Amino acid sequence: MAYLDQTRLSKFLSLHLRHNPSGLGLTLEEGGWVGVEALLAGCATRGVHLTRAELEQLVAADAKQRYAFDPTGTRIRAQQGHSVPVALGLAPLVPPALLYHGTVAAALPAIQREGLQKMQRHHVHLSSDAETARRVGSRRGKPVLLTIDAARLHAAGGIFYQSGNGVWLTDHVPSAYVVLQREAPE
Ligand code: HQG
Repeated sequence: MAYLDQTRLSKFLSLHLRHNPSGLGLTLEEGGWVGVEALLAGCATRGVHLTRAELEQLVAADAKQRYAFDPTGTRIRAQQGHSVPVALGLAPLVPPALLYHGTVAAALPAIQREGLQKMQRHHVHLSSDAETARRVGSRRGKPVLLTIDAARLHAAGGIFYQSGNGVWLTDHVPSAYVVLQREAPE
């Protein structure tokens, strides 16, 4: 039994299938797919108790056909609008010379050891401007700005993509290409 009306339920699904699958403990597979059972279980952990039949009804009734099941019916995805990168449709691009990544101090020792890892996402997310990176870092606490020598990493074979909403993406940034920006004392 769902406790949200159809519109709120659709927004809840969009949020997680397009932007924040990790909010339901999910990671999108190539193409943006997630298992239907995993999605229903993830929804339940957030208090959204939805049956498979109710999900099917929502998918069928959606005016913009925002969601689709795969031919086996075992997986579902948002048809478009992802801010998380899905494997389809991203062509490698030459990045700007410098890119930025916002993080927090607690992550620095690991980043210095192993570089920037994609963690739960499909790629490491980088910004072309420092302000955006700072804002991303501030989601987790006092932001620490890292500058990425993207030109040199690209020259060394690093592959970069840009998402539809302008985020630069790459698989891994070894620590040799990461420069810690010392903030001016306050
Ligand atoms: C850190 C939002 C330890 C990394 C925003 C970050 C963004 C490491 C966290 C988008 C590490 C991952 C992405 C390592 C990286 N050891 N920690 N080796 N390497 N980290 O959220 O870049 O809301 O997955 O610094 O707008 O913060 O999803 O990545 O703090 O564009 O639409 O591990 O998320 O967009 O966190 O944010 P995230 P992010 P959406």
